[in-house]
Amino acid sequence: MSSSIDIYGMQLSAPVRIVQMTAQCLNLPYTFKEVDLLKNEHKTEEFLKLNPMHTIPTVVDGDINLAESRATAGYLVGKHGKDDKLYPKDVLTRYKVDKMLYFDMGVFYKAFGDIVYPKLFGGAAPEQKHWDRLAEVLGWLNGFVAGGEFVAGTNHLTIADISLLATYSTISAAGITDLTKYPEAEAWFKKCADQIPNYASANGDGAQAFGTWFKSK
Ligand SMILES: N[C@@H](CCC(=O)N[C@@H](CS)C(=O)NCC(=O)O)C(=O)O
Repeated sequence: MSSSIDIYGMQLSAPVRIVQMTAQCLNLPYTFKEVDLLKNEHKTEEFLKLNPMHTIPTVVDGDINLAESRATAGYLVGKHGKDDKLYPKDVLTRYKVDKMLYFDMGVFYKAFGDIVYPKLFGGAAPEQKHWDRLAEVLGWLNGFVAGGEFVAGTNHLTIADISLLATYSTISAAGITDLTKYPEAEAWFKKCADQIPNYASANGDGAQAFGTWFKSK
């Protein structure tokens, strides 16, 4: 494989790590271009030309600029995958993968963000309803993967697992809740992490860095 992509972002960002893990699973080489949000590097004229939404990850693949991590992951599988295993084309399976990708963005990551963002960026402390919501959502995830399932019901890893893993590992590293209450999710997390090449550099180290940063606040 001769192609390579550029991933703009920082390791603290869970969405950035979705794209990194996907590239690792595809054996797709990438160059990491640091964009430090804390230094406002995502608001430079140069970066806004790549992605006017000023979000990371932003990916440059040849002459295509990509944003939105989960859509980017799907694109990369279609463009660079030797098969469709990570993002199956079968209509029902794809629905299940998409469902979990939307669940991750709109529900799981949201529940996590509502807990951690106030401490990191200012704002009212999370209320009991936010903690209850996180527990409810983690309970759902625990059920989705019960019995050794991958999250979209496949017998192999998909980008739905990768996406949820980025969020889950960040929650785990931040230590915001006791994950031993969700043993099926814990087992799924370990199983998936073991299947991602270079897991530490693609996700684990960044999740840990997030945890250290969060705990320092
Ligand atoms: N849904 C987007 C979220 C991307 C996102 O909001 N990333 C954050 C960092 S985790 C960011 O770029 N924030 C800076 C900004 O929105 O200006 C994705 O998954 O790519």
